[in-house]
Amino acid sequence: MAVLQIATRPFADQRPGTSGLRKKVKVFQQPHYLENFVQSIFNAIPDRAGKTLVLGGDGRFYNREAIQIILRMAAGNGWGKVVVGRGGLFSTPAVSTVIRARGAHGGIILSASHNAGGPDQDFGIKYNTANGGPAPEKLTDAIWTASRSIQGYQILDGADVDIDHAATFWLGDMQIEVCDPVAEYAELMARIFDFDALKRLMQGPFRMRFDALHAITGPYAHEIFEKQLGAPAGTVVNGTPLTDFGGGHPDPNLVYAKPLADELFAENAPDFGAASDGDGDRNMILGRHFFVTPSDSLAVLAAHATAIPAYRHGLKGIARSMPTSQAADVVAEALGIAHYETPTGWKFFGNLLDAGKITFCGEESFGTGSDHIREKDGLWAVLAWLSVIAHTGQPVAEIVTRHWQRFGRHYYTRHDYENLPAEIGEQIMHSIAAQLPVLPGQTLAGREILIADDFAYADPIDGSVSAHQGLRLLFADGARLIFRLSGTGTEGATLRIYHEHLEKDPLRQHQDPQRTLRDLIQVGRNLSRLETLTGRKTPTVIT
Ligand code: VG1
Ligand code: CO
Repeated sequence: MAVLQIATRPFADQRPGTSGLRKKVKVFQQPHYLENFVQSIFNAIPDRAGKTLVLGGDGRFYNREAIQIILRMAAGNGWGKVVVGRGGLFSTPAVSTVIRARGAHGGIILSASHNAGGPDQDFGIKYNTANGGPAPEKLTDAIWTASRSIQGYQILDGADVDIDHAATFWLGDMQIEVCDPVAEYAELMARIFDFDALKRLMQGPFRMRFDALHAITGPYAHEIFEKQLGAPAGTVVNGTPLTDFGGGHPDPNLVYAKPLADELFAENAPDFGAASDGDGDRNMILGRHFFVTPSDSLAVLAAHATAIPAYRHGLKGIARSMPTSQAADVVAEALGIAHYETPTGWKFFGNLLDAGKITFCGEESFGTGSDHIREKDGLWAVLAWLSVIAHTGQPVAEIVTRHWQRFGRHYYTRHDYENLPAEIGEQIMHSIAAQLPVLPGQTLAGREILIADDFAYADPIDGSVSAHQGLRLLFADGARLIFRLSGTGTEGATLRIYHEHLEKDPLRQHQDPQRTLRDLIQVGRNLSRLETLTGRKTPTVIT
């Protein structure tokens, strides 16, 4: 089979964001658009010859077409072998698992994560390196640079291959292994957790519901919860991945996973509810009549980590992204272990995990994970919570309430203003940044500002510096107010405002966060001149 050299011209907009390149499907369907970006990835990995690549996606619209193109391009670019999930499917955590298990050189994940799917919605592509984690900034910058000077790409001349049956065959000089996308991941989970204890939990009066939101975790959840742990059939709902996720947003929060939330807040609610996102790396945890914020989830799991066999000797350290609440820091201090604050995006945890500095890490955006892979992991978080429930014998609400009594409650809310005109988003950030120098020492809504800065992160392992990672106001009473622009949207700008307040008095730990945080919410709206600049009176999404 011949390798074709196809001439092309650069597209100016192929800069990877927080998590790969995300665009409308229609953008990816333009002639050469996907090919240009894939060739730019390959050009940024000059030592790829003969190596193994893992490939799969969350099954969204255009997944299958993209898989066929990438297989032919991998063959045209000298890769030795591609391991592809059957049907072109792999969750993000499963790709990370398989890269590490096979000693692969890297992996390509096709997903726009929690963004909607379908012909008029979003598609995305990201590259993970040999440690199983998202490409670090150095590499995403190299990919972007390559995309701006690309003149052509190499692709094998050939027909589509069968990706729907597990088999190993050749495409030109490259081997393709089509494998079960679930098996290796499920085996890893069984090594981390005590499946016998979880089976006993499932046999008792305990009832759980897992909503896969018609996205990639369905097959994984059916296998693990129902088949291996023995939960009754029907425990997993919306478990068949659909190309448009049934028309919804595969985003596990109280807004987009509303049917699950309604069920958990209803009269005869199950004991436990959980959901995951499009590509399976996020998680939402609910108890009966109780929502666990992702920031609290990280802190609670860290405090109970030794209940899980893989972590029975304790944690090395904990990291959280900057906007994530400081709840995990308090636990780390109590445990006498290090804690780290990184910019938003899982790629910043990779060096700390590789260097053995941390065991758990998490983000406020429904991301939790550990050193078992190099991605956040939705089902891992669910299994971790089930383990804590099995070990303590307590319901979710009690586990969290007791945690607050011991460590204090970090009231937390994020307000998102989606789809603002891009220039307005920039204007808001510039005008807040301009006020930063005069803010320290001022008192706003009765709280004194200690520090006001533009967060920059110096990686403690490789010394690389990432600047402009969000604007922070740190108050003397421990409260925080943070502003960031999203790096995962595909339309206009999304402004995220994060609010946090620590309450140590157990008698005041049971209020509505929107009420407790209303003064900070008002400060955030005033400082950003939100209403004047955008006309928006309320956020698009509150989490
Ligand atoms: C968002 C979240 C961030 C997360 C990223 C990718 O980024 O805030 O915490 O790492 O999505 O998650 P941004 O730049 O839009 O705030 V996923 O599940 O999309 O891979
Ligand atoms: Co995701």
